Amino acid sequence: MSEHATSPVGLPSVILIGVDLGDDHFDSALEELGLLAQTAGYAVAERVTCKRRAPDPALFVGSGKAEEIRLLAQSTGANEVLFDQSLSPAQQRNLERLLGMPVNDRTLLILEIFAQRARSHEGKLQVELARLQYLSTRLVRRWSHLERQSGGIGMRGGPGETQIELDRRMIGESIKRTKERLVKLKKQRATQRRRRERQDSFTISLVGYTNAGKSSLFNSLVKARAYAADQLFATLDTTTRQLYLGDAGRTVSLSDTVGFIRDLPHGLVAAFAATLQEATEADLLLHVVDASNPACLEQIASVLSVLREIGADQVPQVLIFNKLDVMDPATAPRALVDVMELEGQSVPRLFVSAHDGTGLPALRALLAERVLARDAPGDPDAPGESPGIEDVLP
Ligand SMILES: Nc1nc2c(ncn2[C@@H]2O[C@H](COP(=O)(O)OP(=O)(O)OP(=O)(O)O)[C@@H](O)[C@H]2O)c(=O)[nH]1
Ligand SMILES: [Mg+2]
Repeated sequence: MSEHATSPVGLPSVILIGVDLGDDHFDSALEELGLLAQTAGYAVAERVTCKRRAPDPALFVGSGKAEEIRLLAQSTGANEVLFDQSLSPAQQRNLERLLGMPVNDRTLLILEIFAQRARSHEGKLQVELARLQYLSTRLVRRWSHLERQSGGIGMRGGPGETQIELDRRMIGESIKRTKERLVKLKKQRATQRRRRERQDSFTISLVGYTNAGKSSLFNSLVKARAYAADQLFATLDTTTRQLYLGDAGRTVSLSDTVGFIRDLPHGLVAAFAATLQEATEADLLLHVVDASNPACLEQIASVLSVLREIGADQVPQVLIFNKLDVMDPATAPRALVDVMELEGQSVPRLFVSAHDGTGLPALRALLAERVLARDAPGDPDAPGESPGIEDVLP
């Protein structure tokens, strides 16, 4: 592909494309895609949106629009085009041919960010697995790193094996190897978890949409320094710390986890199942929401759907509406603690600010109450259900 020319600030520059197909979550400002692009290290040269009743089978957009994009890419000196929607392998290939530059979609961008971000051995393996699975569905121009990895020699099949079959086989073998290594790590994790269970710990996981403020909240609760940043997917590895709850007279373990995003690539959810296992087996989920984001209700729905996918939807949940300090005054809550109807269930909700600490005492009180309820065997009102949250009203 073409050399990466660079934008004035030295970053490769991209044109973002969004096609309004009439579904409810079309983002006309392409805001999230822009944030994803920035997080991945691109400068956004231009945003283009258009409306269609259905995607064009060959190019996703119409041929007139594609030509417009080509001219725009020329005039802005862009190096790459990113689509907000998923492209089929054929659409991607046709567009690349027509535009003469790499064309990618949101899924690949998310995979790219995960690949850049993964730090732990397990995180890297999980991303690698998700990438391989993505690659195996769209053969096969991006296989060079696999060839390097396997050394090439000895990999050749019998005569007549085509390049594509060879690629497919290499990817298949890499997937198998990666899976085996992950299984080993999963066993180690299970051992660690059993050790914790023996110690009768109460475990709490912070979950939520990416950038909601999970790490910031984690830091203010346990006075740790997990990486928090105005980027998507700042956190990829689960971090666990002990949190002392004075009111309960004991410690609990609190985990900060990877953020969710709408239409999280399926392979990634599967690949991160081991990391997200913490959430599945937690005693309580703190579902952190960026209450200042106008799209926060949709984000909640996306998180609930991922929780269902990883089998964590039965774990008791508390909604933590964060960023109270920057909430639009017009939508400011009347009480800091209330109950929200969520898919037919009443879920306790607390408004907090991880930045200025508002609402954190109420949150600690609620956590202590939950722990005590679980620790009190034979109490007819305990545990789990909804221990009266009136008790923690400020
Ligand atoms: N104003 C305000 N900003 C906040 C608050 N909490 C977090 N932020 C900001 O929101 C951004 C995201 O915070 P993080 O704690 O990294 O969010 P996260 O949910 O861990 O994000 P990922 O790890 O990327 O999924 C950062 O720029 C924080 O400074 C808050 O209470 N008020
Ligand atoms: Mg984080």
